[in-house]
Amino acid sequence: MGTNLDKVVVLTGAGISAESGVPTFRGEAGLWRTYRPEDLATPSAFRRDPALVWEWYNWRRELVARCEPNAAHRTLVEMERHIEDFVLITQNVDGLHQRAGSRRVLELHGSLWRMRCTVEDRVVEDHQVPLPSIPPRCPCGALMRPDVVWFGESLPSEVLSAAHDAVRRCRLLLVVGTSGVVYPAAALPQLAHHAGARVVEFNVERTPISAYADEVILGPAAVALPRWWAAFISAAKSLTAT
Ligand code: BV8
Repeated sequence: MGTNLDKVVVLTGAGISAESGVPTFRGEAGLWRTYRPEDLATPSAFRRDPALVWEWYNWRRELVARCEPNAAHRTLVEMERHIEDFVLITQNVDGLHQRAGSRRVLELHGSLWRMRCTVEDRVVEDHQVPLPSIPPRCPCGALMRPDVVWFGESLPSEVLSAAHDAVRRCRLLLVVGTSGVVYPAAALPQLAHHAGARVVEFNVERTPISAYADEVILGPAAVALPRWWAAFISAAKSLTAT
């Protein structure tokens, strides 16, 4: 296990928030079990029934507001403090990385805690739980929409290119709690692997990403990631002590 403390990138998915109580998308109790993605997380669903889509996001905001970051989120805050060239990329929209204390987070799919005017495109941070009115409207009178990336929508280009740059030049990529089925995020581990990075996957089961991983660590992220980081740090210390 390399202990080089530079150019480390971490890609997280819904699994890192599972132990905080946030349902994943595709697990047995996954969000999609209750609602089908094509019904809710798409522009056409929003055009068809903005109130229904906002009911779902309001429910998720209320649920996440009751959750706390877990030891895996906190480990990433430690890593950001210890590693000079560290980049955290997340597919999650729950904001738990920021609540744990991560300062620089590349949010590929946006955030539950931002909304934007469908006419002016103005984005506002909003943490009201529950939402005072559904669907929320902009002072200009237009509908607000969640500031998330829906299926069929492009990811914010500057965020995606920053993520591509980071994985192309990293020496170590940790992939934590993602099923590796949603593109273009799911292509990032392959990019890192082909660019020569060491890829370590943390999950409770193998995924399509496992094929590109030098190491697959099976177990809940809130246990496996802190344990891995403790071993990484002590190996680095013993190396610098010699
Ligand atoms: C786009 C925001 C261009 C909304 C989400 C190829 C290239 C480009 C696009 C595509 C392509 N092929 C198909 C597409 C289309 C589509 C796509 O990928 N579809 C999939 C389903 C096949 N992609 C798009 O539409 C993207 N747009 O590319 O634009 C374009 C434009 C027009 C036409 C075509 C292309 C936009 C994708 C973003 C969608 N938005 N979220 C919201 O959240 O409300 S996606 C949603 O899934 C979440 O963001 C989530 O993060 C993401 C990925 O899921 P995961 O995070 O991996 O979560 P999941 O539940 O799946 O897995 C959890 C994992 O954790 C599991 O492996 C489990 O084992 C593990 N786990 C569980 N517990 C634990 C654990 N691990 C550790 N510890 C535990 N305790």
